[in-house]
Amino acid sequence: MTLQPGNRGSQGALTLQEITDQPAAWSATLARFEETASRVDGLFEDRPPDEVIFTGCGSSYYLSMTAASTFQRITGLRAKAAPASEILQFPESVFAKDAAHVLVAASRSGTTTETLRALKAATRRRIPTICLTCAARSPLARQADVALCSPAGAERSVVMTKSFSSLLLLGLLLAARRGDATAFRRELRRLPVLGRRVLKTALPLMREIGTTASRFVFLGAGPAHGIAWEAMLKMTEMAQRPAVAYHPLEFRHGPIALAGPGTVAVLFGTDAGAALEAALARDLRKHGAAVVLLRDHGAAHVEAELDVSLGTDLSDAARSVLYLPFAQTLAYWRAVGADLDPDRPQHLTSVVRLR
Ligand code: F1P
Repeated sequence: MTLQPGNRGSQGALTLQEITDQPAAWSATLARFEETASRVDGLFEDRPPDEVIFTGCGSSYYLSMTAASTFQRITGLRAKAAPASEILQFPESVFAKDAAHVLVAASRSGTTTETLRALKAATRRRIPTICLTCAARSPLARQADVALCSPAGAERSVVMTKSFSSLLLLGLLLAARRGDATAFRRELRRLPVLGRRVLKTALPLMREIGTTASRFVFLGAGPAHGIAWEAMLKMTEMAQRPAVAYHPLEFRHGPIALAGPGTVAVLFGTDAGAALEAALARDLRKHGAAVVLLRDHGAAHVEAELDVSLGTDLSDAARSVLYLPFAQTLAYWRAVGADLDPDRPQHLTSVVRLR
């Protein structure tokens, strides 16, 4: 794929490269998971958990949302996501008394303080731990009972793009494995090929939308909810634009006051909510927002400035991974449009370490 970095030559070149490298990283992640997957089975079978807690910070928390929602749907086991800081500050609100848990901690670096402390807190409670990381030799990988790694997801950029989708893929593969879900696993294996196709669409399309809008709203239900939060974070980190994330139907309950000219609302469509989401798109446009609708099939007409049909026949959960290149390139182009360098986000470091 020909890369078109921003106006100042190298502006955002690193981030853009990592965005476009994602399908290759997913292929490597799929292959590597198969080598280590059997190790998670013992951990679940020794003491079957009542609930699986997915955790992380920032992007790694948002991918945990999508992973937890999918894990529960695929395996039938109770699962939820909590930020690592909540485990430290309100452990009893996260871990129900007398319940057996498994903790799944996600971290690109494997060194984020809160995530490491959350893992240690779980270990002290004799909760078995799994980590999802790009850093196989990190403290998190060493301290977890089982480390599921995606070295191919590792990045040089501060903002997470390739690492997010690769760690999310590990979480979804874990769900497929524990749910013995052959069809879902088959869907996940299709992602690298589909991802290449999606990138070809997303890069030029999001450039058209992304360079001028002043406010962004990201809406996603079920597995797409974590994607909406990640889209909000990408826009905040790279482009420093006001951005919010909500469940689609929640948006009418107050936040719709934000919808107006200059607002772009991106709806990460689900099959499960298609009709309700179409009605919401209509209302958003009525209030003057520009609507970008991403969905799988565009058979039913929906009023939107941009209606992208992916045509993959994937389930909502597997397709959520393919929404990421749209969110990432939208933030990338908005940053470039504001003459910001996506490779150098203001005030951010790639790892947060607390003293
Ligand atoms: C998580 C994280 C990133 C965020 C920032 C600081 O890191 O919060 O999501 O973009 O750069 O770190 P990690 O635990 O996944 O390494």
